Amino acid sequence: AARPAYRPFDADTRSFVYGLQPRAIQGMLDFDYSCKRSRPSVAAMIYPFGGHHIQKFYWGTRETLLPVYTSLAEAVAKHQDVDVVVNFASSRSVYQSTMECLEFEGIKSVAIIAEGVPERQAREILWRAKEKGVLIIGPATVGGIKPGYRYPGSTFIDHLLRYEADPACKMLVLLGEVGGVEEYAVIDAVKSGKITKPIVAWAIGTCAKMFTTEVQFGHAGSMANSDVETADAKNRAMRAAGFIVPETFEALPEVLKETYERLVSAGAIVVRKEVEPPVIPMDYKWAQELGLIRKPAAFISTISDERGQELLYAGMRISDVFKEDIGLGGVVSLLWFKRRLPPYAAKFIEMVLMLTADHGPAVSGAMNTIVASRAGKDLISSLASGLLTIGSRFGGALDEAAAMFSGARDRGLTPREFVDESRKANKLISGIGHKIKSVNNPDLRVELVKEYVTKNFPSHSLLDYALAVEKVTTAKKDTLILNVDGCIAVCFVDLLRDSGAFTPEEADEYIKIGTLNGLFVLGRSIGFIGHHLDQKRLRAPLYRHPADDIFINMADLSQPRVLGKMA
Ligand code: Q5B
Repeated sequence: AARPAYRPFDADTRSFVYGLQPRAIQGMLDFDYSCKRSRPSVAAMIYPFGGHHIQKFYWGTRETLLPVYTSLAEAVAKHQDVDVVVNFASSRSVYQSTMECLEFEGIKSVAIIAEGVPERQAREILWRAKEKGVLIIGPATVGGIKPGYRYPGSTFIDHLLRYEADPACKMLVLLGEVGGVEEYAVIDAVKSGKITKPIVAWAIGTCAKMFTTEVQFGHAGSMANSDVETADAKNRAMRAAGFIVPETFEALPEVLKETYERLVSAGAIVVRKEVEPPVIPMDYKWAQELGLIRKPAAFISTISDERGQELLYAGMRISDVFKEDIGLGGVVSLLWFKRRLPPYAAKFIEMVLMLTADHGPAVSGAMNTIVASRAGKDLISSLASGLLTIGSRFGGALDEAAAMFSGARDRGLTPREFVDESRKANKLISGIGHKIKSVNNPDLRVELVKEYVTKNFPSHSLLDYALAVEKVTTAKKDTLILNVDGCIAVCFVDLLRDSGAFTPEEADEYIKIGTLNGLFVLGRSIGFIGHHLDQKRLRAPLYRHPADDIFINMADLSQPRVLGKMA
């Protein structure tokens, strides 16, 4: 229902908030709720970016949803009861958005929060708003007004004349401040009889005289530019005009109380029964900060912490990571093993990542990456496609190789007994065998690892055992070499068991929980990303495998099988 002009807001007013301001909106909704409004004063938000969506807010203890529209036109069409816009647009864009608000007949008030709105734009807004009969509150409505610098859309006199016209309003309160002359417009209105209701008033800034230099007061930096603009001069003038002005700011509540009670005794104010406001539940975060509540954490994390001033990797400051030049191997040591490993071990990790980074486009994972990339997939999808190919036959044999070789050695099996046992169980030995590498075409990556480990590790007993196993398998077939997965795996077991950095239980656990395959996954990601970028750079078209490369055999299906008897 239309409200009288003197009352732009009442208990049913609904507004749009221009901009994404969840904190401010929650404050408004909490206020609404404690005032026992039947529904929130905010109907929707307008935010031109990010698409139409909804956001969740508290309504007392329950939750409620508010829509976010990308245009004011859409919001106005959907919520015809809304006649107020609270515009949180910045000083750069507030002119354009406010002018847009003024295009809609139904919008009767716009509150402009932005400070620093250029003077010319503020005047244009005000001019257009006056033409359209729209009330402008602000600009800088929470920041206040700096007289002489800002052009407020509405002033004391505009609002006090509204209250004067409102029969439900019985007394006026004016809290002015040093600077500007707006209070004098109210004094004139009182003198000319336009305002007749009692006004309790005070101009803030009476202490300005105690300073030897000019001082700016208030959030908008009020400052007296002439004698009449001082707070003392204003308080004197208001008192002389019949306003109820206390002797000091501290006496203001008392004067307010007296005036109110006088109006009650005179029957001008009929006292309504106080309504107990409902309690607004405290925000969870605030209650936690005050130590009023506790809650079990849903996750435990023990490897990194970004909450403090500096990011920590297993307790080590990121600046120290670089100061001490611990390298990628050092970072893996911290984040995977939560400890600094000896330099030879960190270097070994780095070596593994470098060695496994790629092995050409023909291996299963690279192929999958390339095919996915050529099908138009993005980097992450193509990478994931390649990574998902890593399995017990390709690149993902490290953990099982570590378990098989160390298990056999721990059980005291000779290399031959181990090979025979595996054969009997029809089990391939993980870490043995390669599609193209062989005794006569050795895998140089494996040679590099062996050389490094024999030179730098304090012990390499499992590597020695694996090489003895290789002797047995290659005697059968020269491709049954200790492959890159197997070699890295057994060397890593030597590291875990004999570096002194891990307990035997920790060493076993790291093998069980998939650490070693992680090395191949991490290293090979470098190559897969490279293959994806390569295909994109080459503008490679969709890949379709040539049909003549696939043996399609439906011989046994060529004669339709008949089940049961034909009629
Ligand atoms: N035989 C790797 O197969 C391969 C045997 C074995 C005992 C074995 C196979 C295998 C275990 C898994 C493993 C990691 C599938 C490989 C990698 C990274 C890569 C890849 C790249 C990169 C190769 C021929 C005869 C048969 C078999 C016997 C085979 N393997 N006996 N233990 N492990 N290995 N994977 O060549 O009597 O003739 O029937 O599964 O360690 O993935 O570069 O490509 O960096 O990207 O197809 O290096 O060895 O051999 O299956 O034809 O077998 O040898 O029983 O005996 P092949 P098959 P028989 S590294």
